Amino acid sequence: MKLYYIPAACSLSPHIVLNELGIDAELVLVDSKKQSVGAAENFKDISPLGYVPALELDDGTILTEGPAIVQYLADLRPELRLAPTNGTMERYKLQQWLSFLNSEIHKGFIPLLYARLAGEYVETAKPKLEKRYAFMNEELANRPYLLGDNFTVADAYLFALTSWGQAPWLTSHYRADIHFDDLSNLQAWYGRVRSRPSVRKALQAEGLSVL
Ligand SMILES: N[C@@H](CCC(=O)N[C@@H](CS)C(=O)NCC(=O)O)C(=O)O
Repeated sequence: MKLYYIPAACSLSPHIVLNELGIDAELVLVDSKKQSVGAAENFKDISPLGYVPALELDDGTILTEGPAIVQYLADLRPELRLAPTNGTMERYKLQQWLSFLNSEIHKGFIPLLYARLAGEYVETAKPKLEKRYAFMNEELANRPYLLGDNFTVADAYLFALTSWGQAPWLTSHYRADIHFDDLSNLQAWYGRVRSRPSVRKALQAEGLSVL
């Protein structure tokens, strides 16, 4: 199995999940500027729109879109409960979170990440994202992880996204001016997730500081 990734990008989410599963996938670094993954290979042959994450299975199947990838991975080892059982209400709740993270948080970051290009739009985008942070802070008031007592793939995804504003290790263009220092539940959640061995291993492998 191969995971195509850009350090600190949203591909950190399936990277963490692979570590949770104990799957030693080949990590393929994508040069996002050149859209290449090595001399011979054009990344657009793998991911037509040129974005990570992309997962290549041993039979050559390519899976893109983060929420689909992490669910596929979680279902490889259901006993680890990284995703609730298919067909249950809990599974739809997971999908609710993954949709929320994908559309409301992940894409909510875009104007902040590209602040210089986006100009004025940051002024409207940032308060929206802050409102969604406050919502998640409330949601985490009475449970350690997004879905309850168990860490799931939704936590891996949220960790990758919130790191763009919170992590001290970011020096790349994945840095946004949004923090949650005053949101204690979200802070505590972030600390819990960050101390997981799977997360520390992924950060180290992507060349990001784990201090
Ligand atoms: N719809 C995709 C979007 C993935 C996406 O936005 N990937 C970003 C990194 S977080 C990317 O590869 N951008 C290209 C680049 O940074 O050059 C998904 O949800 O997986």
